[in-house]
Amino acid sequence: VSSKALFSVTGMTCSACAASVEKAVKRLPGIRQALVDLLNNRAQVLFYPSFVTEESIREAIEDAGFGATLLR
Ligand code: 9UX
Repeated sequence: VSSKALFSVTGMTCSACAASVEKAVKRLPGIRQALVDLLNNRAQVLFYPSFVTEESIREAIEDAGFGATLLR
């Protein structure tokens, strides 16, 4: 069973930024899907909570150089 998390992501100014965020999230274990919406500054992630937490996803986005806040 996967969970869904929605993050607000700051600092994305081009589509390559959005691709970096997506790549950083997909590198983690337990990620089913990562969708980045550049225009709305959002990232929606489907993940398996036994393998990865919302907080580690948030940190991976920050480590890629962007700001991330868990919305829900
Ligand atoms: Mo291009 Mo997005 O340098 O930072 S990847 S604007």
